[in-house]
Amino acid sequence: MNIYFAGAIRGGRDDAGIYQQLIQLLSIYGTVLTEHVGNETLLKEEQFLSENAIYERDMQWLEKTDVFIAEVSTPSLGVGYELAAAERLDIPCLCLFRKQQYKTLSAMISGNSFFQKQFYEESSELLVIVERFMKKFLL
Ligand code: 6K6
Repeated sequence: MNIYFAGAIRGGRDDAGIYQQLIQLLSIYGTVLTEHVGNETLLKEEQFLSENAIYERDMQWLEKTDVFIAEVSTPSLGVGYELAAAERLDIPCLCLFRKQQYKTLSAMISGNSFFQKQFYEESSELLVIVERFMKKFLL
């Protein structure tokens, strides 16, 4: 199973540790195409690619994606774009949002019933959330 994980890069790296944890959890279920999103070393290598090469590759990966998971607590133009592209391709999407004071999820995500949403407070909750979502896609 091909899994596309989306998380903020230029949007801000405050949640990079959570991305790494999620990618580890998701790897149990299949191939995470976007491992670099949670890995600073791989991300440094990405900087040698042209902007267009990144865009074209990521869109090609989406074409062969079975399941899309986005951590959306840190707002990111790239993640928003990828979510819209995944919706166009009719890929099942789960958006994860960490509840924090004064922070709310964009209505373009929370108001779109195509996207499944899960709100959490502690990263320790992610194991069960991911398990529950991924179970539906196991043969
Ligand atoms: C590395 C460090 C700074 O820029 C880079 C290279 N850029 C990217 N490399 C790989 N994936 C990217 C890059 N920029 C955006 N993406 C995709 O968009 C990822 O799949 C993320 O889910 C999302 C992040 O978007 P921004 O707008 O937060 O960067």
